[in-house]
Amino acid sequence: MHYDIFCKVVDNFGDAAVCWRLADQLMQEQQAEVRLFIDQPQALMALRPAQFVSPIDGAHHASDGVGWRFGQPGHGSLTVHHWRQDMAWTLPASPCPIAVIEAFACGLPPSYVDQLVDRAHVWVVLEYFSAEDWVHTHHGLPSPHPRLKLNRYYFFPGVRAGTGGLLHTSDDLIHCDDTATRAQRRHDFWSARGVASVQEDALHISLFGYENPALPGLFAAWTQSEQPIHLAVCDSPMRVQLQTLIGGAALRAGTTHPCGAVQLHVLPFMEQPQYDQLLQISDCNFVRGEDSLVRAFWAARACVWQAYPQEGRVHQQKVAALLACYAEALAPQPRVALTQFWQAWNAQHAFAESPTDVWQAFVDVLPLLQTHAPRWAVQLRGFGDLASNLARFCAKRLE
Ligand code: TRH
Repeated sequence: MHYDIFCKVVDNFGDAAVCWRLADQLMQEQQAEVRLFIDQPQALMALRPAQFVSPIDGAHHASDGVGWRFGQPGHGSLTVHHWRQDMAWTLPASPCPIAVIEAFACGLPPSYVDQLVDRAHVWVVLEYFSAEDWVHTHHGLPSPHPRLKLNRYYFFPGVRAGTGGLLHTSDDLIHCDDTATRAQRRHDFWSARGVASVQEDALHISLFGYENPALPGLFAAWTQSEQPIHLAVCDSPMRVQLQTLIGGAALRAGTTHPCGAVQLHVLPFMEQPQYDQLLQISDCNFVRGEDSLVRAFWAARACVWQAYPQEGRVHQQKVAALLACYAEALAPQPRVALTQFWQAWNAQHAFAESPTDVWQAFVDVLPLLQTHAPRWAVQLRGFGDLASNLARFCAKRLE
């Protein structure tokens, strides 16, 4: 099967990250011939600078916008194209059927769609992740094209049976390092970044998020914490927020700032595999959006999710829906502490209750959350991986 994946970057990195992982996995594990069309290939260059080394300028001149080639035709290959408005669209010459993946309902070029009519194909709209109840009943449903004799099928990632599952390759292990191994990996991670000694009795937190009015209260609580905190601040609007909070000192990548009980380390935007390492060596990962959340699940450490803020507080329904699944197997005390903390983190205003108390309640149940995290990851793996589920789904529609 040939795959054409279409991706428009709405914001940030999540759209590009998901499409890249899917394209790469279809090439590597399904030995498929894949074309990925993306309107902002720069996002891939930030996420995977080692793979996207060549200048994208070439993509502006080539008629098909091809900027990068991976793999070998016949054994799995992938070309990444700069999707421009003025592109001349042609379907792949080979007679094999095409699976068209329209990521996040980004809309396909009409002249491309017209050509599908005469070719064996399946057209799938890959939706955003959600744990909401309605997802598994809508997963896989067809929707007729308004003009042509074509169907589009909706494919939903999810954390329940009957959904498309989540992206993970066969190499994405569920990380369950013992304490000594994690300490060694922590040491290696930080010494590679010029931090010679890390306090092992500190609580290791990674922080990646959108601007959040709850951050000032939480950071103040952290600075007064009894346990030392090693805070790894990722490149995101939260770094800018913290800069203001600590009095305007430039939080440049690679610098360290002592703030009461907190040792604050500023990280640059890292390659995806390095970010994965950070997730695996931390005690608690503050993640955001879609892709970093999924990576935090496979890192199998406690996590706090900040959903992509949406109009009408839709994102809070998404948080509640995920909590209902994620916390289902927890005892009442950790479930309440986790729920209160995640909700406060997504409330879009400062903590309504004392951030020190809400945080302390969360820290008190952290050991239980650490035990829970790998079990949750194993449960998710039971639903298969999204790329294989999608490949099966497409093959079935083409039978
Ligand atoms: O970048 P995001 O905010 O993307 C979001 C979400 O996907 C959201 O659902 C969507 O609606 C919106 O975009 C338009 O968050 P996300 O999904 O976690 O993607 C971040 C990616 O960046 C993820 O692949 C991890 C990666 N990353 C690095 O590679 N290096 C880094 O240093 C960091 C901090 C992240």
